[in-house]
Amino acid sequence: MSQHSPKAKYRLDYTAPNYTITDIDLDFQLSAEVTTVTARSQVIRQNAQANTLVLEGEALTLISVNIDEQPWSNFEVKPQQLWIHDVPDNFTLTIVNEIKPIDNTALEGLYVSEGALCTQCEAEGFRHITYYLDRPDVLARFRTRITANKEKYPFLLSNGNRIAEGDLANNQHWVEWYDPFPKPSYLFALVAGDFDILKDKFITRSQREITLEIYVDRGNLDRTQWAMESLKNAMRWDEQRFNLEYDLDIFMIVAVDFFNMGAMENKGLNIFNSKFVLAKAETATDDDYLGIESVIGHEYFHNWTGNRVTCRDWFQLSLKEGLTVFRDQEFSADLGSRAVNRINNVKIIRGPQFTEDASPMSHPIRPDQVIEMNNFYTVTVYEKGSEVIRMLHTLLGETQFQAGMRYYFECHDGTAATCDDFIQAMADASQIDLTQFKRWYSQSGTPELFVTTTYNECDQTYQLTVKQLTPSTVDQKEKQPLHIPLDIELYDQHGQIIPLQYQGRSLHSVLDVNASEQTFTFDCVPNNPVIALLREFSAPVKLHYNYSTEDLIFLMQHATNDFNRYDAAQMLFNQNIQENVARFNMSKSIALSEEMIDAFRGILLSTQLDPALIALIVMPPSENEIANQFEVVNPDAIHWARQQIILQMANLMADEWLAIYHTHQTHDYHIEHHDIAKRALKNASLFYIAHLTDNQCAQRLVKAQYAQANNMTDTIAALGAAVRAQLSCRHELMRDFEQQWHQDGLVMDKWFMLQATNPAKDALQQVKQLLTHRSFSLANPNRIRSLIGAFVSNNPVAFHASNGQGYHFLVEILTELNQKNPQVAARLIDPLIRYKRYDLARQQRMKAALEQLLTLPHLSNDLYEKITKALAD
Ligand code: 7MF
Ligand code: ZN
Repeated sequence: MSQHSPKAKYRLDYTAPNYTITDIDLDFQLSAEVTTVTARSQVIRQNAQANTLVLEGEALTLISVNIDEQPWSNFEVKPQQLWIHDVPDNFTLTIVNEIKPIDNTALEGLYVSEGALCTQCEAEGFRHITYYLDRPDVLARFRTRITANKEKYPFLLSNGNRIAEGDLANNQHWVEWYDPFPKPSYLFALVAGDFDILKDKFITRSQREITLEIYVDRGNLDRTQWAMESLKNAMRWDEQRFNLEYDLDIFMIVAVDFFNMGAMENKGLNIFNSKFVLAKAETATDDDYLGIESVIGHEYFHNWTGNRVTCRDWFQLSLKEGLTVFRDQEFSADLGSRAVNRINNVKIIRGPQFTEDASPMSHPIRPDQVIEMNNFYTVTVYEKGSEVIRMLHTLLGETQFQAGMRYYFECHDGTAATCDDFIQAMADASQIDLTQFKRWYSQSGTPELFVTTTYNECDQTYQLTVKQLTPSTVDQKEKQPLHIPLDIELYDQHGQIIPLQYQGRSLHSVLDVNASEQTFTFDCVPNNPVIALLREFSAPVKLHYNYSTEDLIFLMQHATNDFNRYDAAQMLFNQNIQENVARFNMSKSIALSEEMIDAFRGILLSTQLDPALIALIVMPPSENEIANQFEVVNPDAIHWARQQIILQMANLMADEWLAIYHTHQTHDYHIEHHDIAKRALKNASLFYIAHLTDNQCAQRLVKAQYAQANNMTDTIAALGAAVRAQLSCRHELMRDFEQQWHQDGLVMDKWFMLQATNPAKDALQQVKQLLTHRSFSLANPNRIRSLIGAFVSNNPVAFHASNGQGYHFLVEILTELNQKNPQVAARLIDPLIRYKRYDLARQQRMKAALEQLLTLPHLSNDLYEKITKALAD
């Protein structure tokens, strides 16, 4: 048994703080071994009944407590709190404490990354730095003075503007920063180290000059240009599309190698995982470049959605995250291909998000109860949260939506707000009733839409009946009907759009589905139409409609919405995969219809479509996306069916793949949509070519591309194709890559990921051996994710091997990471808590693994919450 049972906190238990802090002066005497923190806060009583000030603090050594500059002894040090009794109404509180950055392997609070000191405070990391009112509804102005050794730490950074600096004896120096915008403690940041800096400036719309600085480890300056371009694009875009201008005189980004997540929006001083800053053609793929653009955008956009308006409490996380993801998605869509971006967003919803919503961790985008907040930085809060904002955008339209945003800032700038506040601002500004829509914030689970249609030739009407049902989830049995925007279009047999109308009134293409069952009627429909449903994925739901193969092929050709074309192809794949999974269970061989191949051939050879879109359409859904369609998941059958379809498509369209491969070569490397699209389609073709029965041809082209590539996109595409298709040349290519890049962790992550997702029988053996590889380290979260994370999440056949070895391996890793880095450990465990989705034999082994983990000494809250939820299910 676990020694402790941490208690859940409930959203509805929120109470305003008894005290607030208006200003804080922080003084850091920095060193990696021991850092002394002096925090001088102006405290004001808010609740007349209170007389004990309760501050949060973890792993701190308290030195002294003063009130109004006098020693104060009337306090108690509790396990994770400091209680200061009988305090005045209004006072200056000075706390001195020590911390040990070098011992901080959890990477939360102040820690060491490759010799630099840096912080991560969201959600509750500030309490690892000093005792404080570490909650997002306490907003203070921060002044930060940092003193450190000048040789080891020539750059000393914090939030806001640099206001003073100086040299001291013994090689020490100091810098003082002041951030005039009141902020919660989670937005505090400090960085100290030696860096190369890329400097630039941005002139805002109102002609203010902003200093831009990107700090990277020495030697990496040649990988910073794209991040700077992206930052300037983000600043310009936010002015143009959202009317939002930057507010400080300086904006800094620091890239660090040791970081638990993607990046952090600390006011004026964003800290990034180096993966989302560093890029040059030789080391980064097109996807890496686009990922950098989107994460730089995301963190920059938080300056308004997150920082200027922050969250009242952590249950409101989606207020800033859902909205900021929506904003970064729109940024990427406006700068690049809208269709490609939309499809990639939908793949995350249909893959990881639907999976999470059907798991023991299912929760609404605004959770109701939390044990460990770090466990709720989820695809549900972020990606489904963004889909909810997107539905609002669909319901209101861009103009009303922007009016709502303006009103939201008018009402809540400089405050800590709630999701209800946001919806209210949107409803008030647009005069649209969002009462039922708000259920999206409180209801978990994936809604399913069951659609049937009938055409009446006599009166030329077309009827659409929609039933909605959200299956119960672990956290919530009863479900209510949601307000679902369902965007549709009708086509005649030539692919012409049939306008939606009823009794002389033309109808909007977005239907308001809001009851358990309802029927929509359209008239003047001259013949039985083909219907495109859920255009642009207008709601995060599972759609059931009995499309014929013929209809799907028709939609692949004629749907006006690019997402619909892709979606029709996905449905075609899914139909075939389901049939073939059934055939696998009867030990029959693969069966594919010729018309399906013809449809894909038509798409592949289309000269009208964006090659990037074609590349997405011709790829079957991932094994995880497919798994979400089954009640009981059989990883072997799914893998087999998907693999067989790939082999069939490769060989039956061999000439076309080869032709496309040769006509889509690029020469110089440019990050520009047209070139990215060409490479995407060329490399999709290479993937299929690698699967040709003509193995010599496959090896020749894969090896040639690997040898001739002048950019990482093409290198990784060749290497990936060799591994996926198990070409014998893969050994030699993988060895070559390792020798060239073993000193570069970010590049090696790609190699580790290929090893981890290798569809070979001995994948687990390989992964285990790679734990001792010269480029691997269990201390670096990026390495952990690329090797172990990729194995457990993206190699379902190997992880779920029926002997249970995959589960054993994960138990071993989690045993080690539980204390070292609880956040990373808790993310790795996800595939194990979903045992209910598998057959009984696997369920038993998975449960046994969870039970074993529950007995770990010092089990973290992070793992405890997930394991207990899973076992209670
Ligand atoms: C794009 O949200 C989308 C999501 C929290 C840390 C970054 O800005 C953030 C931080 C986690 C998970 C995903 C993201 C972030 C975090 C993220 C990054 C870029 N406030 Br945890
Ligand atoms: Zn964010």
